[in-house]
Amino acid sequence: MQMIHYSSCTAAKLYSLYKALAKAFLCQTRCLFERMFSVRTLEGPYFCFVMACLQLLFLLLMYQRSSSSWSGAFMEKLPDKWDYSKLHDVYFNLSFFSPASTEDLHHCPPKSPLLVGPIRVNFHNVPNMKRIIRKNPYVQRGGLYTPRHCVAQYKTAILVPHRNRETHLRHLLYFLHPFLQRQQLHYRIYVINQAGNGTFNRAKLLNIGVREALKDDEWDCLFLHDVDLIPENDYNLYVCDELCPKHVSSAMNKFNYRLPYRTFFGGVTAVTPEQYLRMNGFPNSYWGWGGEDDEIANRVNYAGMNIVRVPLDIGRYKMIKHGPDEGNNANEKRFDMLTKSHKYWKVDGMNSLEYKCISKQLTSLYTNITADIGEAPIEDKNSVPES
Ligand code: UDH
Ligand code: NGS
Repeated sequence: MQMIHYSSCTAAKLYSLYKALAKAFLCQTRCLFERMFSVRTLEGPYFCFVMACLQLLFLLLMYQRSSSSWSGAFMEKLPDKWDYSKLHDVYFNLSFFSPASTEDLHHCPPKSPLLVGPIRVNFHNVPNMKRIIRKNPYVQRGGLYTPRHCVAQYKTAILVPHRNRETHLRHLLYFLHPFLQRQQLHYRIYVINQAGNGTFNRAKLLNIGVREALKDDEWDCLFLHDVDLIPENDYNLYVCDELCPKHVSSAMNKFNYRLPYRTFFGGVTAVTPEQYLRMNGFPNSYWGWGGEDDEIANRVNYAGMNIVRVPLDIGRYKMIKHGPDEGNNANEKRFDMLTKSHKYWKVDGMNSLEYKCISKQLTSLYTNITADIGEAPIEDKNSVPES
């Protein structure tokens, strides 16, 4: 499995390269200093101190330039500042490549040549499904896509929790399909619907999505994606960080393209199946709005991992404006539940997930799963589960 961009998978290789370079650099600098000053004053501790400072400076510069890991610093140089006044149509140049014959198929390059950066996103017209299908002729049944001109290096499943947001779903499909094709990924979009009118449960739907998606393929990465968030820069690659769960929607327009608070983990997140299982997935017990994403952020830490974040100038998302949803009132127990999350994360999650899969249909643009997820407990709504 190979990461496409700013991952930490090449960290070990880069470290040996860095050591070799540092050694050569040290030797050269020493000779240069000695020649410049015609003295041997740089022997011993002083020389080591100067060199250590220079190295520290070098590492700091590299780290600042990297996006989510050290290796990012060594990768392709990204623009210092993205110009969001110059936007590209998300469908621009998508049919640029003619398909290669099966014998000529090579691995897709580490950086897709189709990336353009800032994407024009607006919600003036709601696209109808027929139009989206027409614009995405190579998407296969179930919302599956695989590049035609190279062998994708990465397989990502996109999981969207859903109920009564059909208009948002159409916007998402219109933008996300070409966006992911620009990244030359092998991907599939899953929409997980909650059956009935009971209280909404986003986190449980995502657990179901993961369970169902893993029956279909060995995904490298799972993207947990709100239906109303549209990415605005195609350099925001839909791949995982191998070491840490990744917060992808770090800059949403509704929060002025900043994090609303330091530990925010809502909207769009990316985890490998291993990371997901290590944190026992998401809690099943958060019924109604709020708190489940904070609990997930806690779980990342309980499971001994950290959150990495897409830099704010790339992790930009436009949110489709909407009013409150029926059946998704604020969960009044959420603050109390959060204080107890460290006690329950090991017993409430993938290992306690129960649902009934009502249907799994392969539509032209996505895999549509509908599940009966049960109801919020009546006598003690939103109570934390028994251990
Ligand atoms: N969702 C649905 N249908 C619903 C509710 C939620 O599909 O009825 C899904 C959808 O993918 C949405 C996600 O769950 O993007 C998260 O929903 P949310 O209501 O938590 O978050 P959203 O960003 O709205 O859509 C935030 C404003 C609500 C504030 C209410 C505070 N009391
Ligand atoms: C926090 C919520 C999160 C929510 C975030 C942003 O207060 O679940 O606001 O909400 N946490 C709690 O309530 C404990 S938003 O402005 O998107 O509606 O994601």
